Amino acid sequence: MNETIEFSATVSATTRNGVLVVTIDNPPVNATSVDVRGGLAKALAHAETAADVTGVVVTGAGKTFIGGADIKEFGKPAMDPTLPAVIQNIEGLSKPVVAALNGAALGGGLEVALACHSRVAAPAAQVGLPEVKLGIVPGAGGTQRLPRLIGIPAALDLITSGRSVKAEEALKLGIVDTVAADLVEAAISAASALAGKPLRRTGELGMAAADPAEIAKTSAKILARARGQKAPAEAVRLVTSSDRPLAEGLADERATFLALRDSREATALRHVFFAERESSKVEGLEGIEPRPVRTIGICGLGLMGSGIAVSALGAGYSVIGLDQTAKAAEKGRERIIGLLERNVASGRLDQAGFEAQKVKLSVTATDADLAPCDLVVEAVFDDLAVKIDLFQRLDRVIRPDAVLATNTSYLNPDEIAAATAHPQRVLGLHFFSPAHVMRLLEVVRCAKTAPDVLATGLAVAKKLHKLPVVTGVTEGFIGNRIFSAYRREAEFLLEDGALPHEIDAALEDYGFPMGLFAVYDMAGLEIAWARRKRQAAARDPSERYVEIADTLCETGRLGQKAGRGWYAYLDGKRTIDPDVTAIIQAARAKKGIAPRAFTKEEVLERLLSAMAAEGKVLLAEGIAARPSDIDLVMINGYGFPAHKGGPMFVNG
Ligand code: 3H9
Repeated sequence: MNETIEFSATVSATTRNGVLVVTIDNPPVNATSVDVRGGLAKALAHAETAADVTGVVVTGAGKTFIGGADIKEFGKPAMDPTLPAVIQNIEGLSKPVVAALNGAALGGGLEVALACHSRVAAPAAQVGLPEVKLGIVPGAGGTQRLPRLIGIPAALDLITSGRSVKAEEALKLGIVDTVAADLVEAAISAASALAGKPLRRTGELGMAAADPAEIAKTSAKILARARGQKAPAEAVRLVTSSDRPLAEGLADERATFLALRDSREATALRHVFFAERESSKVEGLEGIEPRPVRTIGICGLGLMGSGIAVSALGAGYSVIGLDQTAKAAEKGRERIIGLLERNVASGRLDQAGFEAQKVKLSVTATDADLAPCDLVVEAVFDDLAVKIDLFQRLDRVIRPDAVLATNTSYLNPDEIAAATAHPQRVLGLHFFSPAHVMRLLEVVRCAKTAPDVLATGLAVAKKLHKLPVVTGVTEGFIGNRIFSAYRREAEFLLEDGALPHEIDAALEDYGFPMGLFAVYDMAGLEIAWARRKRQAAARDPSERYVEIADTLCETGRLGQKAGRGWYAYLDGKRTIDPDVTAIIQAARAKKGIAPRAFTKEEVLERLLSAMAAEGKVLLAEGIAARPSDIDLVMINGYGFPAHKGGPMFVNG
């Protein structure tokens, strides 16, 4: 063991067995900030010239190897040494450099590792090039070195999806050479073994042969999925052309990276990245400990309840499901098991995991069986009396410190809480359907919700791998309030002259996976119709109200299941229906509206402005804490394209 050498504030090293063990310590994720890059450059220069150094190991302090380039530095003037220059030094060093991947090696982190002459991973490590998720391409050799190491098809998959893989898969793919629990020792041994031998430089490897037809097919699929986003398309171009001189490929990659980095798309996706980390920082919760939760009760085992159960079982919770009768409870159990089996079939869950989750599930029709629960989520029929009755029954059987959550979409959870013995333990957990798939979870802070109860909701959401966004109480919470404003504006557009397919085309071109009216048809029009009928008496008669949707429903056009809605479904295929056009024209004529033509840009302008205007009202009312929370809700719950940043970002 030798003394520690400080190469910079974040990079230091000790020499062990003649190997310079360089540690990057730049919390929270060891991003390659200018200080890290400078420190690494100095460490490499030292290793090259120091006679007592035969090799180098690079590792990270804490639980990350290197989380990538410092995203906070993007948009600021680049400072030397650049990451590609440091990486070039690593690959070109005359002594072996071994990467010891102690945790996540992402983006620039993996690019550092790829330039090393060997890679050893701890079992908990993961590697990936997630740059496309930030609207960019890898900018420090990833698109050129990864294909040389693992072939074009596998590199294409990883780089264009941005997904990261665990150590075992990285080993199988050939990204790492060894997985070792005694990581640094194994890396030191590897460096010593390589000393004095010819080094395997990734950039010098020949490209493995691949089937051009297969690559063309995969590329076409990726481009179709990208829906016009630039980064995946550029990634495809760079990876599929990587069979050319390294220097040429690197220069192209760098120029592409720099151009994309400053694009609107990348700025939007960076906004989303930071918004996701910001959303769980909630005023008034600093230092508040969540209540421990091990067992979750779920009331109502329909589609929503079953989805919540699958999500909870997947996160390691024990689940007790309650339904009205033993038969209904058993049916719920079967539905949950069916969903778990689907996870097994798709490879998301292995057999051992399936068995373990099955053991943690029980169902009942007896309230008292929920006594062991630390949290109970209700997902019963959205009716105030039903929910109040249930919560009052639960009050009698669960511990006074257990948390009660309602999954209501439109009811006022304050009214539900007020009817219970301990309103401070009540909050809303508004899951989106299907609950085991959708990432968004609106966490509703009710008037009396205790801070540690809210903290519990957030902690459980995180454990469920959901994206929690805190909302105050209002009809429809953040998401459905904005959605209502958006829908209202779309219906105004219909009366003013646009047709459903024109509005849908504008939305799909913008990046929504499906237009609004197509979504309506898929979901069915009857629930919203029933709500409109309930609200009819309370509606302000001076407010503009569009009757077209009601007319459709009255004529049995209830959506795709009925074979017709906003569109006709001939042989299941969505087609424009002249009858709908006639209904719209009649509605315009009845109000004496002279229709005008709208461009796609005008349609979008009206819809996006309506969303942003409603968002501003939610902020003013204190329902949403920050504009970026609203963006997250619309992106993760309503199909707003992430690469546009969300309605508040667009109109900010
Ligand atoms: C890149 O590498 C480009 C290169 O190809 C080319 C260069 C020339 N920078 O997620 P967490 C912050 S592009 C700055 O909650 P976890 C984050 O904001 C980069 N900050 O932790 C948060 O701050 P705060 C490619 C970053 O343990 C804190 O760290 N890399 C960065 O759940 C904790 O974050 C990526 O896209 C960053 N790169 O997960 C990886 N990363 O506490 C992005 C994080 O103030 N990062 N922060 O809110 C991740 O996926 C996860 O953060 C990671 C840790 C898995 C690493």
